[in-house]
Amino acid sequence: MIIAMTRAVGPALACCELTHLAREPIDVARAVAQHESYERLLVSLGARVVRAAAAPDLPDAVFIEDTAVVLDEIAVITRPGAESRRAETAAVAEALAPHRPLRTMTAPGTLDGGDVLQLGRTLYVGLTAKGRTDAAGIEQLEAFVAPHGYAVVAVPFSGCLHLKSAASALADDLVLLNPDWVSAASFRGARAVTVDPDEPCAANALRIGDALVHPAQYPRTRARLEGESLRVAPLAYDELAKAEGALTCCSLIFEARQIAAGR
Ligand code: CIR
Repeated sequence: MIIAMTRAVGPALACCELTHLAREPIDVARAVAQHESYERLLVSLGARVVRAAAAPDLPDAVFIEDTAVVLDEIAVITRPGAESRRAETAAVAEALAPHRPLRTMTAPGTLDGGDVLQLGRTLYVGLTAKGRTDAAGIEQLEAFVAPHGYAVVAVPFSGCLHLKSAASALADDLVLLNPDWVSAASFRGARAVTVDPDEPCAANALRIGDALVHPAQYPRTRARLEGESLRVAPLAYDELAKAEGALTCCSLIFEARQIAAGR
């Protein structure tokens, strides 16, 4: 059973962090409705949606992906780069504790889960000068995951907030990417599908079971994915995109596994 852990869109969403986009009005009710459609789609694709406790005072809490890296063996609770987002992690740790042994990052390193792209036993971690994931954060992540057989590779990228807006996993040996923002050579043996040049923001797909959730507003890139015989579930998600959120940002996807208390 696949679990999709999510967190409600909060009333303060319009006060979110922004790095690349200009602030524009956000229709919170529309964002809530799109987020609910997202959860329903994940259920229809076979996931069990589990919501972490709501955090109405934390504008970016809906972007739960940034607060943890969940692997089969452990979950790493991150230390997000944006100071305003650090208070998000406590409730996520509480929600993940029944599912995985936890490892918790500490100062001064920072890392956002949106920068971590997993292909099999390799974690590619985006590194920019934007104040999100830094080298000390990547080192901490590596120390937590190396004992479980994972390699960690730092990946330079540009043009967007997190690595997973520049590239995302379609399969363990296949990535979708925007070549202007990240080099296909960064992902070693993996093959790359590139976004349509008119759709630079289309590189974030959410892999769930054998399907890919992909933003409905990028039909040309969707055609490329379908041309690879991939099963694509399009979803309208443009309101949360105004907060620089993408599809992967709004869930933590992992196999259900109960663990013994206290680990
Ligand atoms: C932020 O700037 O942190 C939020 N407004 C958007 C976070 C999006 N998360 C992601 O791409 N993983």
